[in-house]
Amino acid sequence: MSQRTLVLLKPDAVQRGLAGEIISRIERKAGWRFAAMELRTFDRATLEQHYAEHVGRDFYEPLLAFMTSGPSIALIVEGENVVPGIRALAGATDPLAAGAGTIRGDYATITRENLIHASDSAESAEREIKIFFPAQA
Ligand code: DGI
Repeated sequence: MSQRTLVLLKPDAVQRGLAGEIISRIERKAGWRFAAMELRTFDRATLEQHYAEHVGRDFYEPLLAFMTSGPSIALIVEGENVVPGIRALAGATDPLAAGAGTIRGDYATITRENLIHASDSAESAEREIKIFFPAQA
């Protein structure tokens, strides 16, 4: 099923010079294409919308501090099964639980600095695209 998803290459990915590697892994999947891509330092208000489900959790404030700490790259990716497909490429939220060959499993060590966000469902993708790319909603 053709669908679209929101991907964020988090500040650690840009700062560590891993953005090209991660974009390349996505780009090489058959039938997927980039519909939008932008380098941007996110403001707190944007992230409060994006991470609304986590308000009050102990990791919430450190997560927002990290996510506003430097430029990220926001993308919309379209294609066949792209929502579960990029979640699979990313690997588990905790990098120590993420398999070898996944982005988090290969390059990350702690849960907060886990390099990439990818929408977890088609409904989440539409909600998140509105937040980061209102003109594409
Ligand atoms: O969709 P994911 O990014 O895999 O996971 P999520 O939507 O449940 O959580 C969003 C981000 O919040 C996640 O990428 C890292 C952070 N996070 C989630 N659970 C924890 C966490 N950070 C810490 N330090 N501890 C957690 O238990």
